[in-house]
Amino acid sequence: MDHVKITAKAGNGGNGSVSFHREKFVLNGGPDGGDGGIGGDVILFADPNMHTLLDFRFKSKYTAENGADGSGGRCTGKRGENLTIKVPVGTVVRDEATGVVVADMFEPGSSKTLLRGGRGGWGNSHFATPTRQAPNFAKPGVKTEMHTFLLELKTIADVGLVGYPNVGKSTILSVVTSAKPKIGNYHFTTLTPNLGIVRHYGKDFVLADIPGLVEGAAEGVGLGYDFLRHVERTRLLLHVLDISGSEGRDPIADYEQINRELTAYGELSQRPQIVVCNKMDLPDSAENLERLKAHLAGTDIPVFPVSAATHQGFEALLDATAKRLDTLPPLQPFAEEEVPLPTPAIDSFAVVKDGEVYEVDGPAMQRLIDSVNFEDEESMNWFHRTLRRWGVIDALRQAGAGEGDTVRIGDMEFDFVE
Ligand SMILES: Nc1nc2c(ncn2[C@@H]2O[C@H](COP(=O)(O)OP(=O)(O)O)[C@@H](O)[C@H]2O)c(=O)[nH]1
Ligand SMILES: [Mg+2]
Repeated sequence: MDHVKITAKAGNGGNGSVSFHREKFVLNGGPDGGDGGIGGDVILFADPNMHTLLDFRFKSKYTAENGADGSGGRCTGKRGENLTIKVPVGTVVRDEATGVVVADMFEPGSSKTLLRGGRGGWGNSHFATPTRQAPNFAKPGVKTEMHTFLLELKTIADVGLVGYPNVGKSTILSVVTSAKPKIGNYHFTTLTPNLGIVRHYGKDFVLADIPGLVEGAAEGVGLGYDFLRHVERTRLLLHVLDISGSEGRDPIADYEQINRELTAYGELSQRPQIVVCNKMDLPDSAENLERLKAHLAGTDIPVFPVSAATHQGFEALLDATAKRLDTLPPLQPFAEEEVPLPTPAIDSFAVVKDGEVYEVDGPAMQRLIDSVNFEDEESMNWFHRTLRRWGVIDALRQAGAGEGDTVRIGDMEFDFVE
């Protein structure tokens, strides 16, 4: 549940209105059709009180309100209400079709407009000219498209805890912060990444632990990548070992194995590390610590022995952690791109021959038909000009259509005239 798919759609623009001014004793009042209202936007909000994407399991479709149609007396239609989608801080939103990041909700409390509502169509009052005093047509509002997005929660913390299950990561988090993670028991824990703030002599930093379920699921079947997703956006790793080997594994083998997983994951292997040798209160730990130090001789990897059980060793560990953080650059959010327009170009269409009928097929065609008033000569002329501009007339001619042949566009049929 740290990645989900949602669909969202901004509101359509309202249609422009066809209306004529009416008043007693006023004959042939001028056109006064108002414009359609703008459709509502879809907005993301980084909610500091939300910690999972679980809500999206129950609701995954989001539609902002449409703009209302315009009306007489030059009344503009009401604007569609915006729709706000709350997401946890650290949610990265990708366009499903292209995979590009369209939003990184990195800053708590920040908002981002994901999709803009469609523009309203012009009412007929805009189309009056000296030679066309009674325009009998208006423009439809812009119809928006449905988009599919992938949401992924990428926790943001300064420091991430990594290590095998049961080495004591959650216990350490509870010792150095006021967070209350589930310890030694994976059941009934949620997927909320465990975060805590370490307050160390005025230098605060955020520490992230791996959520229980992910960690538990990884046990025995290789650790898998899921547990590393939660420490991806950190600046420093605390690599925790059970230095007593109390679970029957060798701490040095564990250390190498976790580092192999970090390398396989990618950029995490470049993340600076501090090695934390936990469970120093148990037998064999002192001896194993010496072996580990010998193993790391010649590297500059810092090693800190601690016991989360007796709370020993944390002063030195936290000092070193805070000092190291001071030297590291701040985290950067992902670069955001605009939501790619999935709308096929307005001029993408095909001419297919259906018996004797030439059919013009394309996503924009029905919309074009809907915007024409076939009773009105001006509107028809505009329609004809648009077809010419889009290249439809040429395409029909190329397909063999001649004067008087039947052409079908959307749900209308016409005689072909050059
Ligand atoms: N003796 C001892 N036990 C510890 C220490 N730290 C953690 N444990 C125990 O080790 C078990 C696993 O700890 P937990 O924090 O859940 O490990 P995690 O899976 O890495 O998060 C629990 O039973 C803890 O009580 C320690 O320093 N000494
Ligand atoms: Mg744990």
